[in-house]
Amino acid sequence: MLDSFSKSAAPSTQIDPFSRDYILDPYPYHAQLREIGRVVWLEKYGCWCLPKHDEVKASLMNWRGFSSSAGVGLANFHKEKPWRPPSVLIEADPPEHTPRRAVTGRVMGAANIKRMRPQFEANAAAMVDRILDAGTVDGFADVAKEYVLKVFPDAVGVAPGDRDNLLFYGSMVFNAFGVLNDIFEESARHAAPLTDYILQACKRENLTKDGFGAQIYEAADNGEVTHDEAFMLVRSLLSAGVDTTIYLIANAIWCFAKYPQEWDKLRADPTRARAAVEEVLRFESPFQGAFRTTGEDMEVAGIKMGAEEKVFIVLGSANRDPDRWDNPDVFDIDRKTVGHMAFGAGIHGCVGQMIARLEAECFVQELARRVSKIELTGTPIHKVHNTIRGFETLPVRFVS
Ligand code: OVM
Repeated sequence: MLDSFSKSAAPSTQIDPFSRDYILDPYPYHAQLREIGRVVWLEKYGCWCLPKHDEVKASLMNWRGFSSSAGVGLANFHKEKPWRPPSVLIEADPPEHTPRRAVTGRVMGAANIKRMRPQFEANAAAMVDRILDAGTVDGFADVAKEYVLKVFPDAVGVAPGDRDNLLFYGSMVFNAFGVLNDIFEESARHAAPLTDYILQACKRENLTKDGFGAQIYEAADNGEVTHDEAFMLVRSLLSAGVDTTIYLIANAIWCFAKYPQEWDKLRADPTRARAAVEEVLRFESPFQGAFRTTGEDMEVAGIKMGAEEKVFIVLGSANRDPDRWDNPDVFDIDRKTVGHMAFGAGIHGCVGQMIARLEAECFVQELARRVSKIELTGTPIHKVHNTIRGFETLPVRFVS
């Protein structure tokens, strides 16, 4: 239990990271949070928040002190019933987490995924054929979404069907990594009826024989995980791997439309696409943050936290922390981006990060080879979402 003295000694704020205002432009709020303290009490939710790079990183590296098995949203699974059967990956701690992560990490690892590159490149080229000099297109719906919904579910081995369902489902899951507010409820209204589609898609008999999904079931045949766990791990891939990469690619389009001098730098050497994507990840992190639960009483930056308390880890703020980055609000593809927190860190660091990078790299590189200018042709509209940063509409023109 946290005594009232230490709580009142802690810096606290009424800032609400899950309000419309914050969501539409989080950066001024991040700056305020970082000014208020390294550990900040969020009065509205009765939880902590960590906005500084050092503490974000340290907490992610400390899975015992900052546990995931009580859920990575505000809801504490020790006290509240989870809104869906918890993920066996992101909502688990060692030792249960360890073999599941080992299997998923191997399947999604660099060595196993590199065979996908020719398909990703071919799909990127076909996409650029379609959008080049085609007038205004939606960089979110027509471009990023189309591309990712083709290449990623194909790689997992999902049958053809209405893949938009995956996006609605992912949006609901990621909203729940914030708070169960009206924004979550709205996404759940769209997605809850699609849950059956998702669960069917995860079944072995509905997956292709040669995708990542099938490989996870093969690991279950070998006894590395159970078959039930394999099913849940495929659910994790489909929950986590769609929205994030779509928003990443749309954010990349936006960054290069907004900062044409950076686009010219990349066009001069398109092989730098992979590095440029890292700066997009830092500058406009698609996944802005999630929660942990304190495992025991502890002290962070001189502030005492009790056991069983929720902590919001603000990845997007760590990535703009001026104590970690020179001119953090400048988008610069030449920057040394190593150490950004867009994929998290530690044992729960994004298991799909290599394939996310590959998808984005193939697309951005093809664009850099063939598109001289990306022009905004209307006002982009940000998606209102608890933990994902990106666009709902992004009107752009790709000029050869
Ligand atoms: C999962 C899952 C879902 C969404 C995101 C995520 C960022 C994991 O079901 O395991 O990691």
